[in-house]
Amino acid sequence: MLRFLDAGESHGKCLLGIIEGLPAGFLINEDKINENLHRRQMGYGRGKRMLIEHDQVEILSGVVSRKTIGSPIGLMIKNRDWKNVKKQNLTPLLIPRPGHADLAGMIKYNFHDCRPVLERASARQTAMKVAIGTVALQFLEFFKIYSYCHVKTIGNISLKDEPIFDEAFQKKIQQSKVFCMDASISEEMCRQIDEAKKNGDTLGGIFEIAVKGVPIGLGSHVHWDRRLDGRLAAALMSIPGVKAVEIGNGIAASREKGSEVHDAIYRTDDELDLSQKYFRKKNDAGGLEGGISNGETILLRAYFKPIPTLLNPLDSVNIKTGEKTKAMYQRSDICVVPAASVVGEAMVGWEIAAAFLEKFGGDSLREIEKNIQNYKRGLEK
Ligand code: EPS
Repeated sequence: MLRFLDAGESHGKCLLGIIEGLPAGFLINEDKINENLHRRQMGYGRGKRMLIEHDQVEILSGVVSRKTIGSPIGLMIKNRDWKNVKKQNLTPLLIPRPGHADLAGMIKYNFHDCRPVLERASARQTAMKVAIGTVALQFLEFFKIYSYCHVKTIGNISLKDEPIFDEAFQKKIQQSKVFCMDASISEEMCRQIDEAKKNGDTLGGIFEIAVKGVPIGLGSHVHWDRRLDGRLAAALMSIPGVKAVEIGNGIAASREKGSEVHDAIYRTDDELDLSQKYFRKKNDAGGLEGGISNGETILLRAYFKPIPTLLNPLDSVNIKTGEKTKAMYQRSDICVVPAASVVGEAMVGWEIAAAFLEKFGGDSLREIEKNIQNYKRGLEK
């Protein structure tokens, strides 16, 4: 079983992660983790905190000569802003922000200050999710499973074209400040972020994750908590700010007829094992049927709400005096949809790796390779 725990507050000393359940003999590329940490810090619309942080992972345990040894992998990312905040005399924050965890968290944990809630609710924690998820993504790549992520919408500006997920697509995403494959739409998105900033407002949007090469048979229809669609939706919903998840063309499908929605099944005469013999000409199901991967590209969209910290705040209440007032303003970002797409890719990668290990798991990489070969060989023609 693959699992992780993470810890750390936004302005605490560091973020910590422990990964348990990866097989021995797997080579971890630390540079690749740092690359993704860097990507998460980028994206037009980020606030001043990103000028302070320079996220770098330190691998503390579970790895010898860059290879896993089967024991828990400890990870750490230092918070640079910790030193600045430590020096300040911090007063309680008394006016919760609508849309934030502030109020519900404070009441739940019996605090009289929003600070202990927002410290952990902060999107800062997603840096460690990216580090952990990138280990999972590397593991999937070893088995030729590749992921892609991009921004489809920011505010009311949307990408019109359907992407083809390949190397050329990755290059275009890298060139865009908002991780959108269309250069002119990217510019429009940036302009809209500028406009929101000028008005003291924030913006949400939609990002999409595609994972190619996932074998048929991950997840299961037999029990509710083994369904891969539900698990992937939960993984995306765990990201602060995500309010809805779509699988394939799920939203449009709810308005269409069955004959238009479902992906007809075809079979090739090529000499292939059963797991590769069937194919579809379209992928409205997003690679998932009955909670099981069906061999097509897994396609997910996450709908991200605008950040709740507003320069022009909404009404709120001072929890000490009971007075009606405006919500507090804390230094914040304007739009983090591009950054969230990197987090989404990491979380999706994690959940697919977990399902992959449930199906093919073993204590060493070699054992897993054999398990996959056996599965494919064992399928009767
Ligand atoms: C966040 C507020 C800002 C963001 C932070 C999330 O931080 P600060 O309060 O220090 O200005 O920059 O995101 C990150 C630190 C990060 O690494 O993504 C919030 O309120 O959620």
